Amino acid sequence: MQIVKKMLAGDRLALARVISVLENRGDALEKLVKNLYPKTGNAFVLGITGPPGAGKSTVTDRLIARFRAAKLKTAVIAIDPSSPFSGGAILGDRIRMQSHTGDKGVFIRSLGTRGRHGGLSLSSREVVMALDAAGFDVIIVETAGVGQTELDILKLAHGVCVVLVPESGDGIQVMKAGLMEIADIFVVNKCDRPESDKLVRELTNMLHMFQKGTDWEIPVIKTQATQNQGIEELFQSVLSYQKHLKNTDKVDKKRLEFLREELIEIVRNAYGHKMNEALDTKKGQKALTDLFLKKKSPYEVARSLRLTGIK
Ligand SMILES: Nc1nc2c(ncn2[C@@H]2O[C@H](COP(=O)(O)OP(=O)(O)OP(=O)(O)O)[C@@H](O)[C@H]2O)c(=O)[nH]1
Ligand SMILES: [Mg+2]
Repeated sequence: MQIVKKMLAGDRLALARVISVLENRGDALEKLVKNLYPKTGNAFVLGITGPPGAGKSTVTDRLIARFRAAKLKTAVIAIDPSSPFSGGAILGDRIRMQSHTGDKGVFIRSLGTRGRHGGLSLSSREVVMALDAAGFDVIIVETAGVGQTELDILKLAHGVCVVLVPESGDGIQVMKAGLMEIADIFVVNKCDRPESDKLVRELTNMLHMFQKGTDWEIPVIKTQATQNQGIEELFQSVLSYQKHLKNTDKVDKKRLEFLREELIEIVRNAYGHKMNEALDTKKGQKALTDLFLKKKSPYEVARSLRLTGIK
């Protein structure tokens, strides 16, 4: 494919167009993925999550600078579940990464999600695939909030950094929110605030109890992203984690896990799509009416649609 060739040669416009096709689920989608997939496998994908306003974008912006200093090409996908925008819209305030414009080794894109057909996590996965193929060494995926969608999206990251601030609650709340399970690195940002030491202590204690017997000790890193403080430690932790993955057999395990997820998502999406189409046919309408009138149960209707409406 011409566009993939151009993208692989470093054409940013081609990359942006490829991403648009992936986002909008255009006709060329399957062919595009077929061409991109063999070129992937080099990038390290870092998820950054945490409550709204914790400083994820500020941390990301500082990390980009550090990765660039290490000559690593860095891409960022900012997932914005509340935004109707897609197609590379930079969301004003929410993205604090403008300082890298003009640097060809940096690519930043936001993905809006409202009104999207067929799953955000699948298109995010495919955008990651495109960026990986395009030669980015590091791909950062920023997701706001800690809802299920956001957690699902992190299933495409090799490592996850959870950014917290003292206001986001105490250690117990962090554990209840399921963040202990997804974090590979904790960041306590806004450490210019006095209460941050307390949160660092609680998290550290919690981790001592929680991660006995695991082979990666989850670090808790204090940052003041606005002042670039703690970013070097964070960068070093990311590198250590990357090394840790390489030294164990976890990289391949994760890759297999991600591929499995992807297959399930592809089938689930296709199935849902076909079911929708089936419901728009005369037969589907009749089935829906039967269900409404309680002539049939939901399982009976689903089965009849599955048998007749889906090949
Ligand atoms: N005091 C202080 N403020 C900070 C620090 N880091 C970020 N901020 C501020 O916190 C606000 C939110 O920062 P963002 O980086 O946009 O936070 P975010 O987590 O990406 O926010 P969303 O993407 O909207 O969820 C901004 O006003 C930042 O300037 C810090 O270390 N100390
Ligand atoms: Mg942000």
